[in-house]
Amino acid sequence: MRKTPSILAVFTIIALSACASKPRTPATTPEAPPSGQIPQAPEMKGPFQMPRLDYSFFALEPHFDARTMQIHYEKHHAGYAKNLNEAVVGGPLAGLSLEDLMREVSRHPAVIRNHGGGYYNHNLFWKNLTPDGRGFPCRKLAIAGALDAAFGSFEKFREAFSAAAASRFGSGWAWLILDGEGKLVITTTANQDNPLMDVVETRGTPLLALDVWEHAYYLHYQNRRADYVAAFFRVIDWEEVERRYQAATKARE
Ligand code: MN3
Repeated sequence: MRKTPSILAVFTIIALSACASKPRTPATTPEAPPSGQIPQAPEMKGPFQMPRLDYSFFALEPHFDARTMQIHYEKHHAGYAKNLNEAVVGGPLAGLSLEDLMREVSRHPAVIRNHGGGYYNHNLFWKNLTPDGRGFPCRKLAIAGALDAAFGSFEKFREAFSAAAASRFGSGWAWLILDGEGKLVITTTANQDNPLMDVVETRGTPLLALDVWEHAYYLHYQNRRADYVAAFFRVIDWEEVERRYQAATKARE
């Protein structure tokens, strides 16, 4: 069992690193397929295809282990995608976009909420991750200043987001969203709900998503959700959060 780096060590690394990308650590898992190989996206019968990952299953080690990544992508996510496709193909919901399905999810069968939500949420989750994470957004990004303005500092944002992720009871997600008033807000949802849905209390445009289902971390972290959340902060792609922040801000104008 690999040791999780202590919080102190993590923040020493953060403090010492500039905006340059960190060097990638080669994968050493014995059962690993060749390192650096991006997995094939499982094929779907229907409009909602699996996204191709931008990295291999090993690329996020030691923070997210390859076996968990593989099961999570090929079994859990692909399962949601398959069930979503089966629910829409040849039926009255065929042709609707994923975002439209989410926005009026209360009018649709539960399979759209559960599996459509699962499909959407994981699409975003994988895009939010990178092997080149620095642990914080570079100062040149607008999101860095926006997080300071909304939460006091990046550190305070990290603490508040981590606390929200820790306190979501059972399975669910933690989110950073841009709400209808253009404010950055931290929220959580149960199961596969997300902030686009008309069934959740706090709605907005998702910028950053963290899966806190046990299937996301149990193999490596067992019950230690807090360690998993700390590891998540090592692999966040802040450039992607920035892109989503800019698009969401523009969409409000
Ligand atoms: Mn999941």
